[in-house]
Amino acid sequence: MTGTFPNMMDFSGFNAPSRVECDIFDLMVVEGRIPADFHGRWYRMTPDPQYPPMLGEDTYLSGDGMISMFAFVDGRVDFRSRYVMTERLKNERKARRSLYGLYRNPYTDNAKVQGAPGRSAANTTPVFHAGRLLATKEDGRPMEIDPHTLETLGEYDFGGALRSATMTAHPRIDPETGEMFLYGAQAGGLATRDMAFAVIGRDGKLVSEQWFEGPYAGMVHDFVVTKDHIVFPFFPVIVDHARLKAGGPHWRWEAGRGTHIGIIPRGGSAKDMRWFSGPDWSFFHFMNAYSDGSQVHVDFTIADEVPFPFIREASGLQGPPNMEHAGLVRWTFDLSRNSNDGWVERRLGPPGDFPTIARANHMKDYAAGYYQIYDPAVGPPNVAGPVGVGFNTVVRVDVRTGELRPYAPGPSCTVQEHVHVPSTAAGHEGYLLFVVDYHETMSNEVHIVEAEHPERGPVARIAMPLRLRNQIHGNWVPEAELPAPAGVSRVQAAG
Ligand code: V55
Ligand code: FE
Repeated sequence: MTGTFPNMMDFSGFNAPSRVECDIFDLMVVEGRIPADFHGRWYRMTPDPQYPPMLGEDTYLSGDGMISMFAFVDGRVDFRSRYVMTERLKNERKARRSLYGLYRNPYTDNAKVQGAPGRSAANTTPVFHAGRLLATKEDGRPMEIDPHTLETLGEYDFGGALRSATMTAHPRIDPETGEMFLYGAQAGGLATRDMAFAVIGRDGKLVSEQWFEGPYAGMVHDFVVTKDHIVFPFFPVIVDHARLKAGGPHWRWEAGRGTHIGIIPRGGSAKDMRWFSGPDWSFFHFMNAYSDGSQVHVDFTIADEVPFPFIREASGLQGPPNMEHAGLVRWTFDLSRNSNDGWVERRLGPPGDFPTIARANHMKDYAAGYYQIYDPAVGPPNVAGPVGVGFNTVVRVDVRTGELRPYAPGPSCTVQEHVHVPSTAAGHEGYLLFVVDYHETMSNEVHIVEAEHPERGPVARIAMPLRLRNQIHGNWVPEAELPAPAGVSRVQAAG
């Protein structure tokens, strides 16, 4: 007996749970052609709750992790979706109902699973590194997934080497050295200020792990790395252990606690951390960052206040979030100056989220970025995803000139997060690949646009025979980087 999901924006309309595990061979291309150099996998993840919330209400962000894969080869594409088989999901399926209470509050769980390991829903980002596919969520260790079958292989802790209890859903990979940089917030346990920071070598082995204390136990959802520096952002969405014990919400916006940016030299130690502090800001995701001598340029999307409705409610914030100063910005930190001097801000574009760039440009000076925005001139707002109103436009931004090249599929459409797919053709900027939500028909298509010219419209449209809940994050993995399927050598696999 699954009951029904509550009538909340988190579970209604396009946010209605899907819960479909399936295989679809050869999706239908309904317009144009899939570029011939698409040879790889697009992995994407969404929370997709197996059961209605135990306590009547819950956030989108608590849903059980669902991973899906679009496998592209020779102008064709196959689809597969599977649940991430966490301890959480196994326990729920055994009981045939939800056993877990509030978002990241184990004190509210059913007695059957109180204090049991494996509470994380592993529902945020499919991370691929050193031949391994990991289903991540920032409240726990990742789950390793077979990149071909999408079968869950078990919790992954870098061969027992990782000490942190958590790993971010936003590690950063240096495209040249192949190193992966990651951190864990609340690394030493629930509601601690402990931050772990680890470097994983190109071969997948943990090279180093250091710990430091954050200014408060905040939500550190993303971070960013340059060729010379590592940047840790803190903004005032804060957890409190006493509140959790009392059965309260995990996060609260605590106005006045300020924004704190910690910067260390790459290869340096946590002791070298320089802190820059300023007024309260809410961050989304980082587009890129690069160092130029003592200057560190950090490009990301900011807003005046936290946007997640469940956090706003827990914080007593009324109505829609204040977006007065929201936008894509560049903050420049000068390490040769006094930290109290703060940073210099330059506006790069309108408010939005899900910024990406070509993988080859990560950590270096660059020209083009891509992200999603909501443009009211395109059409009225539609609910899609965890924040509420979904984006309706994918835009290329020239971060040097501010020029914008938008693509909006239609007035009643929302666009999910895109991935950037590199082209094998010299000088070609690649493609953007994303799911489009058609709210009039409650159906989806996948669209592919030229990264350099989204405004020219799709080069291919692929029909989806099932509704796809909005992804949190996805990644593109070129076929050549995948391990051979079990029992098949690379030579056989290529033949
Ligand atoms: C985010 C997503 C999460 C989460 C915390 O998109 C932050 C941000 C899907 O889960 O737990
Ligand atoms: Fe994220």
